[in-house]
Amino acid sequence: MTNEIDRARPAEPRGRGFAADVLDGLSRPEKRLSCLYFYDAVGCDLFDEITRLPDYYPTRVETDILASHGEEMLDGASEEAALFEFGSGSSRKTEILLERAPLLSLYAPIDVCASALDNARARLAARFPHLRVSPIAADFSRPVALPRDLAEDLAGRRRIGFFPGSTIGNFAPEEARGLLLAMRLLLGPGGRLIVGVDLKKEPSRLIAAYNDARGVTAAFNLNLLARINRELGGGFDLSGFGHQAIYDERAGRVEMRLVSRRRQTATIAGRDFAFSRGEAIHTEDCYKYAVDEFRAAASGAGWLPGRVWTDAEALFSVHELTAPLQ
Ligand code: AVI
Repeated sequence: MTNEIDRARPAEPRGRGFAADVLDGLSRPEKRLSCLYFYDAVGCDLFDEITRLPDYYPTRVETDILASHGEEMLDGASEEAALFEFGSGSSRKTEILLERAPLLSLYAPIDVCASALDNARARLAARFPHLRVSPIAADFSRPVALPRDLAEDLAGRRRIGFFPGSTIGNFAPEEARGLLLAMRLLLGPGGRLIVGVDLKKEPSRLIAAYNDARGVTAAFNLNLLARINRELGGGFDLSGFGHQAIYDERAGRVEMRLVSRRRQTATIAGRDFAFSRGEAIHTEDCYKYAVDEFRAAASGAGWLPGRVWTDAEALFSVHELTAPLQ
């Protein structure tokens, strides 16, 4: 089991710390930075702005699906159940579920954004006074260590996982399988996972979502270079790079890159990185699935696929997965 999870380590540079991963990624023949590093405080705010853009339909459509079907998704969730969320961000979507499952008494959001966790905890504590909120500041794609008091509180509780936003799409299929497997182990036999998955569709709609008219996604992508300048004393000239989002239909994914507008060199931690004109840094993949493709992927990670909820335009899907008892 552990080996299967380990094999799911991403091909992209992540896991050794920001500085080491950046130097590794920019030293590769095809330069690459991990999308994990989008989410510093500035990046979290920009992402929040993206989720409210007219062009970025996933948040809006998924929110509507949750509002219409949230009660069914959590049916049977008793007082003893605990809700885990993977990559919780602002926890706004969770609020929709919590409103519909008033008996749930424990919520454990997991996110790399400590500031977002703090804000969410304060808001949810005020809104749901009976709810114990136990935030875990961690990268959920790596094994998550549960704080001792939380582990004790979980004893005997049924575990439900919530993984919205199509964040699963930011993992390559083999990594996604490893992640789903790790979630199944964390949630335990009989556990349930509610996962949001963006659907394959007309490429123009996808491109607009990742290259929005207001340029917020471009700013989000470029913030990665700004973060390197801020935190690692990097020398990137941001005006020398442009945002690119393309849809690779064969691979079924949107690919984001930062493309050098000219020949230039950036110095980071005393090391020079040369860029030719048009050379790209690959920053993110966003895989899109057909409903049956995702169900097959989940089965491959040992889950029993259950109900699926979609919108009328079939833009987005929310899947129920159950972990077998044995
Ligand atoms: C977080 N994740 C699901 C977003 C997505 O759609 O893949 C990240 C994002 N990248 C650009 N826009 C949004």
